[in-house]
Amino acid sequence: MKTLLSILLTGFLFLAYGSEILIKDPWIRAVPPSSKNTALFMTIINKSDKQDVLLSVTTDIAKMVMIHKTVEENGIMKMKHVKELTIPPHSQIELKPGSLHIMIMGLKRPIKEGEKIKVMLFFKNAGKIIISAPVVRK
Ligand SMILES: [Cu+2]
Repeated sequence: MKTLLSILLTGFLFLAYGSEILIKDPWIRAVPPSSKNTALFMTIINKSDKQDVLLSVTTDIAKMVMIHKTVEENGIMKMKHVKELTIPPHSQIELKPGSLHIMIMGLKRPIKEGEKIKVMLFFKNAGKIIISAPVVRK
């Protein structure tokens, strides 16, 4: 009985490990139908003792998704491709306008305000996390 209990507990902890990454308040910027690009913003919370890495992001509504960072160079705002995003243990990273964001490029169809869009996030440790991000006009 003791063995069974420890197996069950181990199993539970393993499952819980996958949810050590929390995605808070995701939203996608509403854009006019003529626009082919938009961006996803959210806060990524790492509750675990280990760092995790956001490796890639995909969504069915766009041809390409990349992690971007907006930086200022000689007074000009530029967007730079970030290969992967490391979230240190017990910390959070905020993706927000004018800073880090998930660039959604080549929209296959127009997106509507209020619509929820399924996005898949792939983390090195936590694995695949599926979120539903509302389209918001801000
Ligand atoms: Cu961008």
